[in-house]
Amino acid sequence: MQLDVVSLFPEWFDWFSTQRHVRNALARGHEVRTFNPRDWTPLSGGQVDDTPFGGGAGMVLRVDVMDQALRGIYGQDPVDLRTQRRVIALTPGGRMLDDAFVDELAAEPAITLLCGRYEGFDERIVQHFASDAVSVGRYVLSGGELAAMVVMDTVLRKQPGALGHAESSLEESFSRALGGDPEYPHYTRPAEYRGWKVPPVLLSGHHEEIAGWRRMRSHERGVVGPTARPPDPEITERRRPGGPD
Ligand code: 6GU
Repeated sequence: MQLDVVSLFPEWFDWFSTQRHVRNALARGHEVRTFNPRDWTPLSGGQVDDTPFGGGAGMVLRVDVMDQALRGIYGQDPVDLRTQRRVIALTPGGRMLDDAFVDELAAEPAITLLCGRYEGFDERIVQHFASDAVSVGRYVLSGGELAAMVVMDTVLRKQPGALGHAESSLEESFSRALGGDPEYPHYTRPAEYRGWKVPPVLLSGHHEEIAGWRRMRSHERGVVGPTARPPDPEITERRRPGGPD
């Protein structure tokens, strides 16, 4: 897969590309390239953004700059580009990334990730140059870069050989193998620590019982959900300033 990132902060991705599973993916022929739209801006002083029409705070990435950048990178009109490869605008209002969507993206031969900064993109970039708008959660990041890294991380770790073990990504949280449920809890040595015991079934050596136990725990987490764990009143109370201790 060829993963291209268009960002005003391409150097942010240098660190990301040192991660093991990313290096593994690159060693297996996958490619990550970064591009700075500033290198193609037709405006003076390296200008890439502008104040929003209608007023308001922040700056907006200009559509003419993105047009020139994509033309410069791909040598064609970006309006046509998005029919040939996935061009994803990262924006908080986009389609929410989930495991099924990651599977869909992981099967693509080529993806371009467009990172907005400041208040984001001129909407015409999303409308005319992007094939998809993607969000990584219902909160606002200061720019699309961290969201792009989320997409890159999730997509690259699905590539064969990116992880140490072929199975590692099959039975993980939210996968089809787990019926879309979160992953079961894991334990390692020591088998007992400060009186906290590992569930005995995991030490039993009975593979079917272990598999059954894991499916049950996984399903429980899927039904109840990770956020459904109520705050422990004792912990909350102890944390409050002026509370006991
Ligand atoms: Cl894709 N971009 C920004 N700026 N904030 C986000 C996001 C994307 N997804 C969630 N929050």
